[in-house]
Amino acid sequence: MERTLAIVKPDGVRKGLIGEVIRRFEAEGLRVVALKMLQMSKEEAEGFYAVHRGKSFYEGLTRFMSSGPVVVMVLEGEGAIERVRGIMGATDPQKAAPGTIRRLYADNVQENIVHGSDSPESAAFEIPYFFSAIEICS
Ligand code: DAT
Ligand code: MG
Repeated sequence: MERTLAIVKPDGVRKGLIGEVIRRFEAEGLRVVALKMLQMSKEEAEGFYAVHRGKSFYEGLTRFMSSGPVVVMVLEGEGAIERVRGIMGATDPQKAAPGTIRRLYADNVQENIVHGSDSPESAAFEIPYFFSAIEICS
């Protein structure tokens, strides 16, 4: 069993897509084992996306991610990391496959509705960024 962190980003919350995103994950057999809503400070968003520090989009990305509440969750299942990435679609919604969440709902490459860990190493950093062990239900 693999775990991954997913986030309904501020644009997804604003567009009323919390339920739709979770439904898509559950429909593919992924299990929600932790879930909460919060608003990150600019500094917390910078820490979460530290891997992108120095890139051209870092300032805009961290401003956007701290612009409103997000819904963070831990999903569990076999191959959860890759399966969530597949349901999300490519980073740029114009390049995302038809039917993916980003292709269906995202406005542009920065405001792309949803986040999912991209590797086991990322998941191991991102899950404890938001959840303590006692908050994750197996
Ligand atoms: P992903 O979220 O698909 O893992 P990433 O890790 O490369 O993509 O980038 C993190 C986020 O940063 C991405 O969801 C949106 C933003 N981003 C990435 N590339 C961008 C770009 N060229 N312009 C604006 N925002 C970008
Ligand atoms: Mg990424």
